[in-house]
Amino acid sequence: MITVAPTGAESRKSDVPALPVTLEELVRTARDCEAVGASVIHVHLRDDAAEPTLDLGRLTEAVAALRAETGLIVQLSSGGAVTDPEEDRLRVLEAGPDMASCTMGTVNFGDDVFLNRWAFVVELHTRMQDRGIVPEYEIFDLGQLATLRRLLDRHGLPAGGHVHVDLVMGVPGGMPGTVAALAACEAALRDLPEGTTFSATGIGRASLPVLLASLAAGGHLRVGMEDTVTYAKGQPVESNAQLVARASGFARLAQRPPMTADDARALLGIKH
Ligand code: KMH
Ligand code: ZN
Repeated sequence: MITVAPTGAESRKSDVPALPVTLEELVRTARDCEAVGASVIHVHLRDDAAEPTLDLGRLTEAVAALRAETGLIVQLSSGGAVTDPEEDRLRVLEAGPDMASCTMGTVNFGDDVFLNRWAFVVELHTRMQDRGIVPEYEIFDLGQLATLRRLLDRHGLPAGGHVHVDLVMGVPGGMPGTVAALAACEAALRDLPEGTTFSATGIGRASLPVLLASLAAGGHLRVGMEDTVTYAKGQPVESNAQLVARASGFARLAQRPPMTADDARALLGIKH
């Protein structure tokens, strides 16, 4: 399964002209990425000034457009930008995506703090259960897998019954994007419900090592310009599809060809 995270909340359009920021650019990117092997799209939106936004109207419109124009599983970010208040992040669920991200704890995030209080995590998880939205649990550090275990023990399984985590590796302040860190997470996943799956993404220069390690460890992949804007040394990413195509190529080489969106839906417990 390949997830594309095409935009994020951190890069500026003025610094990265290839970043998709309008709805039209997002939908075109989604189509292009689906054509080369993506099955899930992790969505952050921008406003008319290309600044990050959690505007509910825009989110609802984006979910509808992506459903109309692609077969991708639509996963909205509930993480937003580090400055987004909790109420706005919870409101994202009202846009009715197939999936939403759900981060398992607070982490230093470069010079900033990505705040995820326990009470907030519980609220997000519970609202997703109530709405039948399948979470992707975002893991920025090893201890957040223990937090996930605690969450599931106390508050029950997610909608769909399947547990899927995404290891976000190489954020300054989180775990490094190394084989050793990925192996430690993979070992810790054994304390989670049987059948728990994981994807992994490496930030910046951790992108390729993490991709290769995840493939080798039986994990799924996330790539995209949210996580890296450099394709190779001195070579900016041209498009998200370029990153997805490279990931698909590696996956085929590893004899683990990309899943279709329908297969990914079945794996993740997404009903429609
Ligand atoms: N932009 C980061 C602060 C998520 O999408 O859930 C949070 C993030 C995680 O990207
Ligand atoms: Zn994100």
